[in-house]
Amino acid sequence: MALFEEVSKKSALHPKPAGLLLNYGTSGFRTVAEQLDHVMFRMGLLAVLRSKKTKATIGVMVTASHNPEEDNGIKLVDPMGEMVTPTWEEYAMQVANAEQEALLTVLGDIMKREAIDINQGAAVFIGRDTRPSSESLSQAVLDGILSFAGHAHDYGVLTTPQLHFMVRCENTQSRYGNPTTEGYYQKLSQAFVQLVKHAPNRTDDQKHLLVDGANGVGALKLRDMEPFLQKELQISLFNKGTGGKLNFQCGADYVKVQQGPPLGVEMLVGQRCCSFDGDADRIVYYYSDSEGRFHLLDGDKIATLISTFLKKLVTQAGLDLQIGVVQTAYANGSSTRYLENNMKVTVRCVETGVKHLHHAAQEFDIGVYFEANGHGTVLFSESAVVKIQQLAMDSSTSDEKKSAAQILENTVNVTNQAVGDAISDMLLVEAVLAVQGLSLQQWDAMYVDLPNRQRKVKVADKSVITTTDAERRALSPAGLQDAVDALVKQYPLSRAFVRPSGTEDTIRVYAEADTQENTDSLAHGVCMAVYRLAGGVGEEPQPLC
Ligand code: 16G
Ligand code: MG
Repeated sequence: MALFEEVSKKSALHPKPAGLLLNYGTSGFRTVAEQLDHVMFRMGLLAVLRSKKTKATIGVMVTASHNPEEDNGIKLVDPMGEMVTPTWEEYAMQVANAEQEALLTVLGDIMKREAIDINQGAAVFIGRDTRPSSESLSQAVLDGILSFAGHAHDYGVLTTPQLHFMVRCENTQSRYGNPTTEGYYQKLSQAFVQLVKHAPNRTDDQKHLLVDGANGVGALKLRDMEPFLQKELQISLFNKGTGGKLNFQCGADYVKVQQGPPLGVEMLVGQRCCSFDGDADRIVYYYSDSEGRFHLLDGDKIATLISTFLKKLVTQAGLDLQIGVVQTAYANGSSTRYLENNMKVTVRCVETGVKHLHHAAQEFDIGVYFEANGHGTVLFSESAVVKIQQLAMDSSTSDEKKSAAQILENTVNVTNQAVGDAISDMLLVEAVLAVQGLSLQQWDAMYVDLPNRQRKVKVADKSVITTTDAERRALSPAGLQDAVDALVKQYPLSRAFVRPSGTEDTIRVYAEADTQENTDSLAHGVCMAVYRLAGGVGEEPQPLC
């Protein structure tokens, strides 16, 4: 077939290094950029097949998010802007790892298994981050799409959530918004401006926000968006990518892991600050108090703020909508207790990775999901949106109910429901604080985080550790969970778990307890248990001094 001849010819220009095997991981392929050219080309091919299968536009994003600048990666986006479905992650690995001569057979097998009609049209949207390697790698994706006779739209540099947004807009025939950057800015800004009308007396200080752009694409896009915000948010942008290196000592991941401020942000006491990650799908907030102490308001605090706000509005509006919060094992124990005991909302815990949270959140009328690391959003079911819209327009209802419904309606519109989005989450947090007249300090005081620590242990084979109960308990190797349980018993309010990383070749350890000293001691004990029982390699884990 002529089509396959073209694929074969072009794939020779994007050869796979023999023997190289890559894993799709938690959210796409990710490794040093030099190893990715063939993967990009082949994901272009796979995106064409996925598009034919779903009869919809598919997205391809070239990014390695918060990883170092030298890395890159790629992920596929399904028609409603969500992560590609797990069966196709499996196909992605088969296609990426096929040796050169086996590629056509692997593609043919997928087509047979999925009963794909080769004559069906295909359309793919491409976006990329600002890494130096991203331009040529996205060109390889384009080559793949075109060689398989797919139609491609290359948006160039976009944040990851913008690409997800474009795909969702396109496949809802623009009901979700217009699939352009302008459409994105307009939809979110309009909703934000409407929301802050409910907080008429904001001072310039209250409108002022410091943003660390991680020297990545989020900084660029935020600058583009500013005029749409009509001065309702006054942004001082740091780490905008003009001098510093991407994600280097800055960005959401750095701030969360270090539990300290990023380099390059000039913070004054009490000032509201936030950090994006390298592709702007994560955000964390923070400030420093008058004693110079750093306060982090992470994904758990954001989820609490938003769900509290939504619950209040839903009650005020008299709507019967179930609100749920989805977290992972990394959620601080204090946040879970606060949500369950004080807020009385349903909390669910799922495995790490956005796709798991997203999926679980779809089971509620309003599902708020956040990872502690700052990745998350709110999902509103279609019927919830209809109920909210009807009430917002209902002339026979009370003013109080109507106003609550209108605020809810704008909250729906400011939210990027396709995927967690630093820009959208930032606008949502800013609006929630403004509408409720809450300061950052008041938000922070909703509950006090338990001290916590994340560590890594290198082992010969990370797959020896398997987990259950949303990664909170280890099933293997034998004796590991018993050892963790015995350690946890020694400290008040403590919790710990171990899991193999889905993005790095390492084991992750998490611990929390009543004091930082106890937390660190617990974390060290767990690291030692992993090292001894799960085949640790290299130097023994050292206690933190
Ligand atoms: C990826 C995930 C993130 C998760 C992280 C865990 C997406 C878009 N991103 O970055 O949600 O927290 O992996 O990494 O799903 P780990 O498995 O190495 O701990
Ligand atoms: Mg990211």
